[in-house]
Amino acid sequence: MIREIITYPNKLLKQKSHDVEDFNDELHVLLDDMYETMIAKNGIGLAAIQIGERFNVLIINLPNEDDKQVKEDVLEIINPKIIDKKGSTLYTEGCLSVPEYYEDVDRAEWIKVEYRDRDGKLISCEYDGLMAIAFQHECDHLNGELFIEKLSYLKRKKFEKDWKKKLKGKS
Ligand code: Y12
Ligand code: CO
Repeated sequence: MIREIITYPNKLLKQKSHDVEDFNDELHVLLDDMYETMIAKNGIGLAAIQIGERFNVLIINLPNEDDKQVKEDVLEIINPKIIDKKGSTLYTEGCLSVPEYYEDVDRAEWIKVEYRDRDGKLISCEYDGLMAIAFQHECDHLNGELFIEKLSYLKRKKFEKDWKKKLKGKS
């Protein structure tokens, strides 16, 4: 089922999520709903809190070499932990909870992570490139943080001004 995506400045996005304990049908339905919702909105990553579910659950589905997003490539990431990180890289990020806004964000270039899959199996992995960026962006959601909180003071001020104007225009 396609679910509604919560957008900034909804306070739910500031809530911290908690670990999944039961890897049951309820979790599988949540993962399936997240995938359907993300694809319907042209996203490449989504955290459960963005559809109002406070669980440490996220999905990432990067386009392949042919620039196609295929379901077989989706990463379902439950209870993630970033164990180590190195380097730094700048990338222009976007977020389905902050539609039509893109800005450069500095993140670690390489990360070592641990998480569980939908059956509760422990996965240990290392990522770099776009996957490392997406992983960090989505993990921030689980801690109640959005990428706009990483902007400089001036960029954040301009964002808030433009966003208020945009919201006023819609009402
Ligand atoms: C690199 C940086 C950030 C991420 C996190 C995942 N971000 C997204 O999936 C963003 C998707 C997005 C898609 C949009 O396109 C449409 O809605 C058609 C978009 O544009 C508008 O809202 C108009 C904004 C964001 C992963 C990797
Ligand atoms: Co996001």
